[in-house]
Parts: sequence; structure tokens; C-alpha cells
Amino acid sequence: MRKEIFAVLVLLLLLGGTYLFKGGGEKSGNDNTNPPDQMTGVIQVTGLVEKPYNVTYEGLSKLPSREVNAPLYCVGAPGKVLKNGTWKGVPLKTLLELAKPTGGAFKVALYASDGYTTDFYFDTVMREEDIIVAYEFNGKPITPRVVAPNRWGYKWIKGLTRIELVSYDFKGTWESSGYPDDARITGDSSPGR
Ligand SMILES: Nc1nc2c(c(=O)[nH]1)N[C@H]1C(S)=C(S)[C@@H](COP(=O)(O)O)O[C@H]1N2
Ligand SMILES: [Mo]
Repeated sequence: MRKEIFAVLVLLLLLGGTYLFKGGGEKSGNDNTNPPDQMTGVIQVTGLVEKPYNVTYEGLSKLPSREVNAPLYCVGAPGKVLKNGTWKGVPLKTLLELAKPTGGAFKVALYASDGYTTDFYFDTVMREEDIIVAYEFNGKPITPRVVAPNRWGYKWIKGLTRIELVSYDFKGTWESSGYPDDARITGDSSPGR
């Protein structure tokens, strides 16, 4: 009887060992076989700053991060949640502070690889640390994008390439065509323009 228990224990240890061995390898458990493109991109932080710099998409994940739960809504289908879950990323505020703003900034202009742009008021970004540049969604890597809780999807710029502090009233793709600059979601209806 004791022998049998011993045999079972040995078997369990062997199985456990195999499992751990397989699980201990590099990148195991990450079945990211089809990574989002531009995982090797760069974000420029520039404009009214003392120390402009570039951060690679990989470098982002080494900066102080924060997790934010927020649903994504598009003005085109206001009642429908497009994406919902946990976004992990670096506060836009942190990225700006690393560049040492010189003062005189009014807007944060944001540019993407497809030519899309959006913007935030500098004040808003410095006040709301839940506005992040996310590089993970529900534990999976994504091409860095802005997550702006309680704001319409047009603020959630994807494939970010440039963050620029400017003194003037920069308006992004949707904002310049008349959509509200603050993009705040107030009810379940889209903003007029
Ligand atoms: N680069 C880029 N980012 C973008 C857009 C775009 O056209 N290009 N569209 C925005 C709009 S209007 C919405 S509603 C959301 C949609 O996000 P999704 O594609 O992840 O669903 O992305 C936003 N970010
Ligand atoms: Mo949208």
C-alpha cells in the first residue's frame, strides 16, 4: 500500500515537473502567434518640451503603468459597446512629464501611422491619469493606442506615432470636422456636430 502511494507521488512529481518545465520557457503561455502590426514602432514625444525623446513600443512597457477598465463607444453606433475590458498602459501625463514641458502648452496633438489625428487639452491630460497609452488589452499585447474613459472612440487613437505639445488650438480628424473637442459621453446618444 505504501509502495503504491509512493509510486503515485513520483508520477505526480514527474507530471508536475514536465508541466513546469514547459511553462517555464520564454514567452510560453503567450499564444500571440498573430501579433498586431507595428509592434516595433516608435512614439515621438515632442513640441513644447525641454527634452524631446522617442519611446519604442517595447520601451513603453518598461515605464510606470496603470490599469484602466473602460468601454469603447463610437459615435456611429452610440448604444453599442465596441470593446470592453482592462487596458494597461502609461498615463499620457507620465509620457509628457518625461519630456519636461516648457510651459505655454494648450493642446496635446496626437498622430497615428495612418494619418489619423486627435487632441486633448493639456490641462485634461495633466488632471486625468486614466488617460493612458495602452499597450495591453485584457492581458494581450496591442498596438499602442490612447484609452480615454468616458470619451467617444474618436479620442482613442490607435497606432500612435507622435505626441506633440502645442500652444494653439490643434484639432484632430473628427474634431476639425465639427465633433466636440471634449468628446464626453453624456447619455446614449451621439453628439451633434
Ligand atoms: N489611427 C486611428 N485610430 C483611430 C481611428 C482611426 O481611424 N485611425 N478611429 C477612431 C474611432 S472613430 C473609433 S470609434 C475607434 C474604434 O476603435 P476600434 O477600431 O478598436 O474598434 O478608434 C479610433 N481610433
Ligand atoms: Mo468612431
